[in-house]
Amino acid sequence: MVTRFDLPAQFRWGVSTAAYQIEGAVAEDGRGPSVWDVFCERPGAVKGGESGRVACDHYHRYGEDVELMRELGVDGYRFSIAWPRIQPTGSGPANQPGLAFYDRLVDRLLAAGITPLPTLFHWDLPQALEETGGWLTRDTAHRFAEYTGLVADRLGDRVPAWITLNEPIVHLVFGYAFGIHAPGRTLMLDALPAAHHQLLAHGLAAAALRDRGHQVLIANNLTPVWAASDAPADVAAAEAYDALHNRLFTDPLLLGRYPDLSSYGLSEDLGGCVRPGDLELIAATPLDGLGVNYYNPTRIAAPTDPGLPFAEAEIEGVPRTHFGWPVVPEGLRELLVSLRERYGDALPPITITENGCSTAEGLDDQFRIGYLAGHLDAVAEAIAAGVDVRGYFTWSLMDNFEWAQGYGERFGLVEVDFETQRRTPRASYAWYREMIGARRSSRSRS
Ligand code: IFM
Repeated sequence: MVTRFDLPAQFRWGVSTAAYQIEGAVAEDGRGPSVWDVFCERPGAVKGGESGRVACDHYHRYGEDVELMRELGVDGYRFSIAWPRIQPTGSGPANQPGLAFYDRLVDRLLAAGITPLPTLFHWDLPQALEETGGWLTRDTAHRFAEYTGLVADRLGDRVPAWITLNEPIVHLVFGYAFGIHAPGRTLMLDALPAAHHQLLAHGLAAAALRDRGHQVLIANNLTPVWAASDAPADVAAAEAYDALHNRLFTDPLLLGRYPDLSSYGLSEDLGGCVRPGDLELIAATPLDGLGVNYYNPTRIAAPTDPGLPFAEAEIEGVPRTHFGWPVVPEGLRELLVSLRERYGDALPPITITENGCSTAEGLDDQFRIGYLAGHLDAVAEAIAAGVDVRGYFTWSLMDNFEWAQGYGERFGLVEVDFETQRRTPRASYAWYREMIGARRSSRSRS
């Protein structure tokens, strides 16, 4: 039997966070408003009317947070850069105090022996760009490439690899189709240009990074899709869901084409927004790594309502997180193996860039330990089955602002008391440290 104790000695261990979820200090040092600052003001948009205004106050407490990571023993830290700190209105020269914050963070990480792995866009678009159309306009992709250049020029002497986008599918569906995340648009299938323009942004930014000698990754939210039954209508619905959720943001990068979205009534040019040369540009800079964010499989049945070609069905008989998400560690093995089968040699090395669970408040988190152990076993099994997985970054270092759910879902290895900002490591923090320590000693033996 293969388990997490069989993970290769050179396997990289990390933790993940994102700017708007932890930084706070939303009006400090020239930061401009983001779509999330504005969305959180909408009555009813976020549970309890909460926002990332203060969050974990990481902007001021980053030193303490890096120290927690140093003690944890991680190799890498995946964080995101807030575009509105660098370009408060989404274009023009860099806001130097904003860049200086990430300069300090990167230096502190390196001094602690931790490799920085920044994500350039984790959903906090400058509000000024939303007002000119956000990701529905092509120009936003060009603005993103300009912003990428500014950040890479400042941090690139110390940052070897970059993640361009975080979970573009979630941003598309929640932010532009259903309106449950910022910017709160409810365009349903008319949101599709926001998919293409995010991919275009990736392509342009990837070229800018590669020109500077950097490595490029993307972090996609991926899920194994299970048809609710063998009935042809359920199987067809599962294929339609897979095309949208998994393939839309991976096929163009690895295969240079969009998946078949005809079940959505969409043509190959996604309703006209794909211009000649775009797909070539999107795939032109080969990925150095695919970031996989995995939380659970998805069970899909034939549609019950007109509008979408699928309906989500319950996964029964498994534990659930506080969020209500099904816990299925073997789904991660299945996903990784299926990526290898689907993309073959076009698949770059994989890093798990997010995986974790939310629990209720409190420090007794045997549930999280079980979750992490099960998913790490699944990663080890996938590697044994021939998938090249290089590292695992758990979501998240600490409790933080969980978007539309506010502060009620606690994903942290470290508990945060949002009244006092006191950080208290949970049992899973000690467990993860021991896990890393055990693999590290095998690294020094090998
Ligand atoms: O908190 C989010 C993160 O921002 C993106 N991936 C999923 C996490 C849990 O919902």
